[in-house]
This record gives sequence, structure tokens and C-alpha cells, in this order.
Amino acid sequence: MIESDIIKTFAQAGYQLNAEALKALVESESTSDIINTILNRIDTNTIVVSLDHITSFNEESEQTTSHPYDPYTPTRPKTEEELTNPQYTGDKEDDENDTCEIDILSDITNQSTCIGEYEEFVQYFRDRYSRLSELIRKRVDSRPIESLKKQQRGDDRENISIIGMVKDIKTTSNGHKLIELEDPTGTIPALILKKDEKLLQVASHVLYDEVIGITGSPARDMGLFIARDIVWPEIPAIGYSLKNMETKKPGKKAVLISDTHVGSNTFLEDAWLRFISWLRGEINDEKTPASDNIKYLVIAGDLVDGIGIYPGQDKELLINDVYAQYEQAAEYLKEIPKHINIVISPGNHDAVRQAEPQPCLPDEITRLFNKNNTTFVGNPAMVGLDGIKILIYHGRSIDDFVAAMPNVNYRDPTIAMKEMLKRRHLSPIYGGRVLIAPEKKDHFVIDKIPDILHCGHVHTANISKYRNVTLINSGTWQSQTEFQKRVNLKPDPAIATTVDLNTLQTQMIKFL
Ligand code: D5M
Ligand code: FE
Ligand code: ZN
Repeated sequence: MIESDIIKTFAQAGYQLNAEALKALVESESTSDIINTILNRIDTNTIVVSLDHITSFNEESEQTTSHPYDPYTPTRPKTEEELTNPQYTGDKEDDENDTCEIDILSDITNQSTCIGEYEEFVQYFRDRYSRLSELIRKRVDSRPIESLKKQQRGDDRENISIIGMVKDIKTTSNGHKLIELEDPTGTIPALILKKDEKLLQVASHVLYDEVIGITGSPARDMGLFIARDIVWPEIPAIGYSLKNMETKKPGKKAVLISDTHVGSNTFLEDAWLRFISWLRGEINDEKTPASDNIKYLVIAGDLVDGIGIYPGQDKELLINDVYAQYEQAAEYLKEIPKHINIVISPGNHDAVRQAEPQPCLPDEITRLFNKNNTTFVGNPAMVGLDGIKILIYHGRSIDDFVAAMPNVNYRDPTIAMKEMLKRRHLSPIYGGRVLIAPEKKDHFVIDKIPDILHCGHVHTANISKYRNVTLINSGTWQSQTEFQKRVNLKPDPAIATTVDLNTLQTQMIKFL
């Protein structure tokens, strides 16, 4: 594109382009496609597009981000049959030797480094800060907190951004709000004035231990920062063309389920067996869609009810041996046609460490399952199914989001899931219900943007979308437990959610 067209394109989209950025775009002979992609990527709060916006786009599309800018290509090596016969599409009808077609894109399994020492927490939070602050830096130009003490020449003291981890949140006696931010150079309280009702409302969403950016100005005595705006790491705004998806024909599907709780006396076996019959193609009523194009089954944790998970659980168990519970689960899953590849991620009822991230189930359990079509991953884990990235997270942090945020509830768990994406973090609150293991790397940071975020845990089901990411909480296969009766939690049981891996169309099918 020629220079004048580039300027015009950016202006029409509502952005100014600085000289450096313009030079770079002209010199790299950017096509209109590249420019449109950059435009769609820029945060809508941006006014002047600088070189940073362009280079960060290039870096991101090379290294980290995903769909739709660098559509992920399955990394599974081709089978011999595929190599010798390029037309081979795989006839999977009950083929015992079928290879597993699941790409594990990120997973803690065999990567755990922690032993739980204090120093490790320091390192864990350092990693969280550095990775999330990097993402925020793509949205705002920030300065180290320490540097606020010294006024520099040419300083625009009215318009400074800082990025830090939230150490404290307080309301002053006058009704102002104080958010204490910490970065590696220092800490500063940021003040949100009571009269700034809009910002006060935004600030009510700030959580302890998360990393945010605050724009504002240092107060004269330098001990305080007056906030004008708050930013989160965020995922790119929607705006790119969905044409590719729209023109695609329906294809193979994945079924997403969660929280089966096999072994509990509230496990809904009848509905479950109907579900299995459906997967086997044995249900042919008009209401239920056909299952012949199902290629994957993804289970997002709490496969079994476990033992000793909560006080008095023994009274609610049908199978009171955890090993026997997994044997039963494996028996059920063996009835599923072999051409369906099963992915199992653990939850807080499963027999792995409670601290998250959780590795996959141990060998003595996984060997009970059909190894040809079952893949075990940790929690969280990102898997690629036919080029679609699914971030699987059991969702224990939803309990912490509900407790901390006024807008989040159990009725619609996808609200909490949106908050995860906005923060690029699955479990920001430390010291709540989620026991965080201090790994060297913060495995909850959402580096790669998934196509689908799949959670369970809260036993309520819903589907929604946030900035082109499909959010699915797939509910449970357990009816209301005694505990849930006491807290009035009404579960959505016996639902299978299907996702078309070509069009990303979703559907909930009820088996009760
Ligand atoms: O959790 C299912 C849901 O119920 C989840 O939102 C937590 C909540 N729950 C379940 N048991 C308890 C107890 N004992 N205390 C507090 N909250 C609870 P699940 O992981 O399936 O048990
Ligand atoms: Fe559960
Ligand atoms: Zn759970």
C-alpha cells in the first residue's frame, strides 16, 4: 500500500499514525491485509499508533498469539498411512490402532518445579508480574513506580501510566478508594476519587494480586497517585472478519462435558448411559441430533467424586474406594466408540495434588483406561483439536471470582470466565479457594488466546462469547448434593455441549 493510502486507512479507522510507524509500514511494503490485521488488533483506546503497536503485533503473531492471526496448525506427525497416501482422511470406525490426534499445546504435566518454599512464591509472582505487565505494556506506555519520585525534564506529569500487582484495596473514611500497586521498583497507593463515579465502578472490579495498569498523575507530595483510568491485559477486541468461519461447512465435532462425579450417589447413571448410547449412534429420535460426526470428547475435571474431599462425603458415596471409582469411569468410557478421542483433565475431586496447576492423573489410574483413544492432561491445559485451541480449566477459581466480584454469580459461570480472559489469567486471587502451587512459571497466565475456554466445577452450564473466544461451562452429571441444597446451588445436570470444529457452532444436548 502506498503512503497516502496507509494514512487514509488509519484515519478512517479513527487512529493517527506517528512518523516512525508510517515509515515502517511503507518500508515493509505492508499489504492491506496486514494493515487491516493491525487495525483490528489495536486497542480501541489507542489514539496515536506508534512503532510499538506494529512491532508488538509482529512479535505476537510470530510467538504467542493464536487464532485468527496465526491459525494454529496441528503438530501431530502424520501417520505412515497419511504419508504414503495423501488422500487418506482416516477411516476411524472402531480401529483399535487409531492414533490419537490431540496436540497438547501447554500442560504442567512433568513440568512441575515446585516444592513449596517461600522463595518459590517470590519467583512465581515475579513471573506473573513480568508476563502480565508485558501484555499491558502493549496497551499503555508505562513507567517504573520508583521513577515517579523524580520529576524529569519534559515530563508529562498529567498523563503517566504505571503497571503493578494489586497489594491492597481500601476505602478511605471519605469514600475514596485506594489501590496499592507494586512493581519491582516500589509501591504506591493509587487514589480513585469518590466523585469519579465511573472509575469507582471500574475499580470495584479490581482484585487482589492481579496485575493492572493505572493511568493518572502523581500527587504533588509524590506519595500518592491520582488515578484516571484502569486497564487490564485484555484480549484483542473483536473486529476482524469472521468470514472464514462463516463460509466453512460443518465439520467434525467435539463434545465437552465436565464433573461426572462417578462414584457419588447423586451421579446420574441413567442419563449418562443415554449419553453413551447416543455417542454409539443408538439413539435415533427426532429431538436428538446425530452423533456420527463426533470426533472428540473433552472432560474438564471431577471425573470421579473421590474420597475425603469434604466432611461427611462418605455418606454420599455409592463407591467408597477411589480406585474402584476410576475403574467404573474407565468401564463407562470403554463403551464409547474408539474413533472418538477422549481428553481427560482433572479437577478438585480427582486423585492428583489439590494445588493448582494439577498434573494429569497418575499411571496407576490412567492404565485403567483405553490407551488408544484416551489422552490425560493436567489442569489447566491447552489442547489443539483439528486446529482449534481449547483451553481446559476445571474452574475452581470461579468460586473466588464469585466471592470477590459483585457482577459474577454461579447462575452464569461464563461471566467469571470472561473476567479470566480480560485478565489473561485463570486464577488471579491468591489465598482463596484455589491452592496455588508456586511453580517457576505461572501456568495460569493465558499467553496464547484460545478459540474455546472450557470450564466446569460450578455445576451450572452456559455458553457465551467474549471477543471471539467461545466460553463454555459444561455443567455436571451429578444431581443436587446435600451441600448444594444448603447453599441453594441449582445444578444443570446431564448436558453435553457439542462444538463444530469448523464453524465453532455450539449446541447443548440434554440427556435427562
Ligand atoms: O464443586 C461444585 C460446586 O459446589 C462449586 O461451586 C463449589 C461448591 N462446593 C461444593 N462443595 C463445597 C463445600 N464443601 N464448601 C463450599 N463449596 C462447595 P465440586 O468441586 O464439584 O465439589
Ligand atoms: Fe464438580
Ligand atoms: Zn470441582
